[in-house]
Amino acid sequence: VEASIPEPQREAWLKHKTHGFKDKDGFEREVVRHVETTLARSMFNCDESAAYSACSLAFRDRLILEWNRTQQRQTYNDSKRLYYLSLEFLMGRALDNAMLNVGQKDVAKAGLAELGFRIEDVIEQEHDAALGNGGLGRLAACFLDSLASLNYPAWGYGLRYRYGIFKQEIIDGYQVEVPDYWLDFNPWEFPRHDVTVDVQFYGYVHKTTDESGKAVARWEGGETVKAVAYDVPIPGYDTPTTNNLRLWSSKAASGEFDFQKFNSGDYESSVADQQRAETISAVLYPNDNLDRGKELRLKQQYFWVAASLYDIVRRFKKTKRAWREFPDQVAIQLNDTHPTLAIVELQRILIDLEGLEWDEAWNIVTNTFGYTNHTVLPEALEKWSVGLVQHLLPRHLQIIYDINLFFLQSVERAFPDDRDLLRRVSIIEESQPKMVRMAFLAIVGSHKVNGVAELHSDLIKTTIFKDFVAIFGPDKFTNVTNGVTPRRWLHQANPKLSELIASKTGDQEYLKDLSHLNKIELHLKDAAFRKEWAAIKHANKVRLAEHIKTTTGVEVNPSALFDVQVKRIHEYKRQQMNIFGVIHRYLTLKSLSPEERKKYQPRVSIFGGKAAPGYWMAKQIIHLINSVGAVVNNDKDIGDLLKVVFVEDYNVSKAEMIIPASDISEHISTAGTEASGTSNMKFVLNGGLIIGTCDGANIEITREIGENNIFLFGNLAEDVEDLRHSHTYGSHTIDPDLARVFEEIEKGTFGDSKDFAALITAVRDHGDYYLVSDDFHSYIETHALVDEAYKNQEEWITKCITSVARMGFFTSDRCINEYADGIWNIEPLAVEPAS
Ligand code: NBG
Repeated sequence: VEASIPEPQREAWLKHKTHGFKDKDGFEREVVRHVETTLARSMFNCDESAAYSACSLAFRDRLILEWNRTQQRQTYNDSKRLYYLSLEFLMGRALDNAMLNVGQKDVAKAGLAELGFRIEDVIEQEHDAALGNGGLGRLAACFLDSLASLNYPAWGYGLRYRYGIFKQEIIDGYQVEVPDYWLDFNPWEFPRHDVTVDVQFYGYVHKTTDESGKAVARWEGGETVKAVAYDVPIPGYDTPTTNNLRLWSSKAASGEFDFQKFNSGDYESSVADQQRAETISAVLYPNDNLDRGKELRLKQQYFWVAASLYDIVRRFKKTKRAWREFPDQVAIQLNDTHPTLAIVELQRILIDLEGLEWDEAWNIVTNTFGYTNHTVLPEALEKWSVGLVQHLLPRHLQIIYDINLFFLQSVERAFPDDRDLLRRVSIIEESQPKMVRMAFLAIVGSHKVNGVAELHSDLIKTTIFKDFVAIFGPDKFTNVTNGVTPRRWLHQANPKLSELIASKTGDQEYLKDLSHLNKIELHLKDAAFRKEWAAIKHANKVRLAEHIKTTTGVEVNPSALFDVQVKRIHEYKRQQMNIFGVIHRYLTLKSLSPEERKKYQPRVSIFGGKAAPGYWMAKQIIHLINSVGAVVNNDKDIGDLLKVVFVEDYNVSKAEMIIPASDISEHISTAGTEASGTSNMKFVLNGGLIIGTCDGANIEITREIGENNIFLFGNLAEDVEDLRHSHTYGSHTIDPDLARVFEEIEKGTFGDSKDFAALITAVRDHGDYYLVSDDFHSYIETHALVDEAYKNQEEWITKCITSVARMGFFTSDRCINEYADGIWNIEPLAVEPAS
């Protein structure tokens, strides 16, 4: 339908065009208007939460105007767009970010003050948008910020979960999960009730012929669910470009259900029907680096992929271009294998609905997609049983079989007589039951495959995807080392440090080109600068100490060394090794005379992170940490020398407070297991040092900042396999210091030892898969080096400043530019500032 206003009437539109607020007065006017009309409140009834809502709406209005101009410009210019498909977008809070990116935080601060509010309190009202588990989802959020800041035409596509990641409470030392119902009032989204897509499930395939006698497949029957679009504007930093994040919500497509399944007029089942449809986008699966193969998850994936592709294809068709030009207009990036069905869906659209020949369609498909792998952990590699795919998506299974057939035929031509190769690379695993290997499907259907840090990208080429390198050649496989946005992770999280850096680099250009950070190295010897630097770190620690006091009751000394490990709880990330190390420190302190003890560097060991609700071992780790804290924190001999705290409900907002307060943070995964890590980058960027293994991006961080500025320890990735083998087949002796720790746990020092038995037997009796014992000695020794180094504060500060100065490489702007040039082939498109 033509919805464009005819020329003669446009004058009236232009006359009344709104522009959003421009100054403090305008801002206040908008806030008051929203309080009084949108929120139906008044000055006699306006609390901080109403102020937050009105302030957010004032900014949202501004953003949507720029959003409109951005979209018009991109459509008019007919430029190639990137579509970033991710099941997770861990956005955190939006208001502070919008204010900073738009450059109006000062205006808002002054305006809110005049209206009777402190901006900090208003910002604190916001509920995190927690539509993700950890690094993968937060990376997607950083990418959106960089894409908009660099003026790339790009959309994100995801699911609008009604419940994000659960809220974690710690009760009696155990994790308790509480639902995160966050949509009560979300000023940042625009429901688009006019943008809907019908998504089909189940049914059967009808093979027939079309008018010309050509064989065609028709997917019929089953049921339909409606996808409704919700748009979230993504403002770039210091640019009018405002991109779109489109999240789909599921609704019953009433009237279009398979009514044979229901008795007509059966009210109850029609309500159940409604609920079943809404269940699809109801909850985020709370697993990080783990695949559980649940039917509802597969439904989520197809629902989201089908709606997004329909939308993308609809937009392309408006350009009236030939299909072969699709890859010149559209790049689609698959964030992990979760959206891999998009490959099959596009092929289906092209051959079944648009009538293209298989080869022509497949050529379009493979030139459109890129796939990012984020893990080599076998338990995280997605596989779906053939039976389940057949049941839910019968036509897609046929297409997967055809893709596999043509692929295997080509492999056979290139490598005749290698039957085992065919078995190894088949998209269908011939297991009981048969499984579809999603990563293999993603590789075959994409033109580029990338890992997220150098070591990781090398590992995928030599281990899990080795055969595919032989088949497709090495050029298909590439590396794009992860990055983080300095807008949120420095400017927003650590405003004082950002200001100090700006005062030394001359301006805030470093927020757009992070390599400018290197200018601060020139001021390394500037005493006033160093003093200011230390004072900011101390103030950030004081703030965290206050949070710890109010939330846990534990009093920590802000002058102690803050040692932080915050991330999802996972055996491969080895929080268990950290807490064993803490116990070792405790035992050492206890064995010293009061005089000797005084020489020890006081420490606060800070932990935070969620365990997947079904991950029992991870929950044991949380329990042990809290149990150790309960003993150590109340030991009079120890006092301030050691405190152990677990910060409840680690999320993006907590990260923004914790990271700037860290002296040393722990990135201590078993070598070869952490694909990249991104918090390691955030910690160093905020003037904290790290202790870590030679894993993921730690290696590149070392290369950039210099090995004198990082505490590396532990076995190397290349030795892991042999060590594991020796545990199982050789004699496996436990490190004596670690054995001493186990002894103490078993004595019951930290409560009923049965509670922690599994953590000990995993190391002692079950092969120590994560090499805790192998690395323990060097871990402990390296922590002693950290203590030593911290005692020389001047040296320490030199290390911190030098490291920050050299972190320019780790901006997500750099990695988005690499994707844009090497994978997406897209160009920035600047939007003129509003007149
Ligand atoms: C995670 C890795 C991290 C990495 C992020 C972002 C998954 C499957 N992978 O090391 O564990 O930093 O992805 O790339 O969540």
